[in-house]
Amino acid sequence: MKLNIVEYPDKRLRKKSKEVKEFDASLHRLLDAMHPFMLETNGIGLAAIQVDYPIRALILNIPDEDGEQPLENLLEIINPVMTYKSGETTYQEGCLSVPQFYEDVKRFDTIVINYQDRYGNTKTLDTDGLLAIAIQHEMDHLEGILFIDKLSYARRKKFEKEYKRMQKERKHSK
Ligand code: Y12
Ligand code: CO
Repeated sequence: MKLNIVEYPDKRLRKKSKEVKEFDASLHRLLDAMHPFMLETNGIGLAAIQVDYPIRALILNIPDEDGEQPLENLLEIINPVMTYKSGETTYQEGCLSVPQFYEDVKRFDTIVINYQDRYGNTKTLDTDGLLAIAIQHEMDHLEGILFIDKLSYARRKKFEKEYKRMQKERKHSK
């Protein structure tokens, strides 16, 4: 299954993703393709909508202390719902759909989510740190929200200018 990243400002990123109702082979094929794709592109988190599948599915593979992303750390999260949030933390985020841009974003420090795994089993996850940040980032994708939407007006304007310039440079280098 060949996947391609959808990049900002593509309007497909603004769609609200649909609930997953069938936990079937086609969902498993997509999840199985998303993981190597994310690793090849140096990602730690990827929502299905970023590869043009607007369904409420996301994967995360947070690097361990050696910078490795072992398969046993892979999290597949379907239909997540946040049931608890507390504290505040700031982290410099990046997104495969907004290449070459990193910016500080404020998030909840600790969260609890209910979600389903690839078989439809219900799970609960209580977490903090980078995993909690990345989950919030990916859950925003399900609502059509990008981390750049959370920047101040001035920072967003600067981003739009820089991003347009970078896109032009990338076009010319191809
Ligand atoms: C904190 C950190 C990350 C997240 C959400 C998940 N974001 C990512 O996985 C971002 C990956 C990323 C990878 C890049 O490398 C390549 O594309 C090869 C990258 O670099 C470039 O675009 C040149 C940028 C981002 C949430 C919170
Ligand atoms: Co993202």
